Amino acid sequence: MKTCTVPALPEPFTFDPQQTAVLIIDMQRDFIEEGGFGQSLGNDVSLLKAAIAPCQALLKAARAQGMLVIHTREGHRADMHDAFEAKVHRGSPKVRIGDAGPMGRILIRGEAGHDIIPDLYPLPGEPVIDKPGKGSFYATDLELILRNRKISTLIVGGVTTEVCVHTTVREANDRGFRCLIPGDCCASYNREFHAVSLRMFAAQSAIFGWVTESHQVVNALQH
Ligand code: TIU
Repeated sequence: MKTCTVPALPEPFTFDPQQTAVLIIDMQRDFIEEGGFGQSLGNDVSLLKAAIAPCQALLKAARAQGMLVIHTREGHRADMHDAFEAKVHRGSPKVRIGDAGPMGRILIRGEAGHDIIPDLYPLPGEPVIDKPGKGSFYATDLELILRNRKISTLIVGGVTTEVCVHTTVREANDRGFRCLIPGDCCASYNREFHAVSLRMFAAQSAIFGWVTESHQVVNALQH
């Protein structure tokens, strides 16, 4: 297939879909639905729903082109041996990681709340990366999977913009991957942080990546 060029900040961005993966970060019930980790931290989880439809459109276009699609989930082993004390005991949330909530134990693998929301559920065969941290490369096999598939470019969406999306894009950038971020595929509990995070990606001649919108990527993939 041909290369695609999309309007983006700070400049148009060209990518080869065969060397590009779509990476959807942590679209889990624990962050997006009521009663999960996100709400336990005092957040308005409704703001995150804005990213669902754009991610659906991006995934549909990427899958139609046979692109590699990868999903991540933040969470921990049931025995929590992979959860730092410093993370579990941070702050004064209503319920902590590992505590029982309405969707099962908070941020624990295998629990209902830890899983990806039904609207964005992975298709069979799409890698799902379980990560203990905010970044998707830390203590995971993501980089190995990307190198094996000769992936050089990532299209990154998910939640939250300033936390797991930013950390992942920074990690990817330091490993030599180019990142394109459709801003509407990302969301935050904090509108200001979302907006500034997008500006930070593209500042200083794309210091971390290029920022666009989902319809631009979909349009480029379809033509
Ligand atoms: N709290 C918050 O904004 N985010 C997280 O804890 N994890 C992710 O961003 N996935």
